[in-house]
Amino acid sequence: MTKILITGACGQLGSELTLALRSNHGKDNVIATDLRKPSGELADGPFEELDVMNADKLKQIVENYSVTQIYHLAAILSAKGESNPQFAWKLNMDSLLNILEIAKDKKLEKIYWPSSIAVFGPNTPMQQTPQNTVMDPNTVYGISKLAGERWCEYYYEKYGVDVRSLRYPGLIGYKAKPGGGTTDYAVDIFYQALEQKSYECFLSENTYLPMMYMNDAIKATIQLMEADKADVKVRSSYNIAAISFTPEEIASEIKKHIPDFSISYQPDFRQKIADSWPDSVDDSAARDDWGWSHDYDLSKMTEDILKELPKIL
Ligand code: NAD
Ligand code: AKB
Repeated sequence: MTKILITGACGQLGSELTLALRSNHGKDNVIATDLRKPSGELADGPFEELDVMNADKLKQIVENYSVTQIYHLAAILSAKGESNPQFAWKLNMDSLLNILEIAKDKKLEKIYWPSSIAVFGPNTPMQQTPQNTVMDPNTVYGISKLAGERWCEYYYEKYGVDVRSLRYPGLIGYKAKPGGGTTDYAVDIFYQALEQKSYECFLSENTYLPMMYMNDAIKATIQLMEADKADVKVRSSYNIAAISFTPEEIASEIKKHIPDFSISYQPDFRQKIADSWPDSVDDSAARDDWGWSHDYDLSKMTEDILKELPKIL
């Protein structure tokens, strides 16, 4: 019987992925954990308060619920990480090693851990970034994700831990606010467009970044986790892509629905981080190995968010 534990379940990704996994596996088979308490629909199911740095409590929860799979989402993201690099490194690395160790010791069936386009850096090819290429991240977050990828592959090769991973682009959802990343503007812009009809963007108008609608991110994650083990050939982390756009392009798309929406630009320290990341990534390995394809382009995503977000504001 599949029993899933999710860390960081109350975050931007976790709050949607937890509900999707509960719908697939049954509410009682998906245990949400986080430092903060769940609210709304997320509160309707098993929850444990867990600091992922606490390996003993993690072990206790895994034993108590007979957990078979862990989705380890808790992390400090790119922009927030820069305000306390030592802490971001410690949290992102120690927590992953806690998860990998328990997976090895308890012979867990599968582990999911997300990486990010933040593993790339200023010397990485910017267009259609290949799966295997120069990786010279210049944020503590990116460094921790790159090191994490190496650890995942190491535990797979050395101990047979079936750990699977995606290098997500910026994720755009409307159900939960983002937690301190460089791509957060692409979520904030929808809230501000509806509430203020204007948005001041912390990235410049022509900054291209790879992005993905949350529905596609959830689909990719579940598809990877359900793929046959033999089809999962990349054990560091798969490039995964959907759409790329600039702040100016998303603003124009929003204007098609809210004609008096306006955007202004006030780039801050996050601009340098964005400039070090690719414009687009080549995800042909994910498409070839386990059949990945995305459903949402910029216009379909914008239409969906502007239809759904007003219902929860
Ligand atoms: P988030 O910041 O929204 O959520 C992280 C959650 O982790 C929060 O609910 C927080 O309370 C929790 N957390 C923090 N420290 C913790 C600790 N010590 N113990 C337990 N819980 C703790 O992040 P997110 O956007 O949901 O990202 C989830 C994962 O996906 C992260 O690993 C992130 O690197 C990865 N990712 C996200 C994106 C994106 O655009 N959102 C892109 C690439 C990768
Ligand atoms: C961030 O901006 O830090 C995240 C990511 C791309 O990993 N959204």
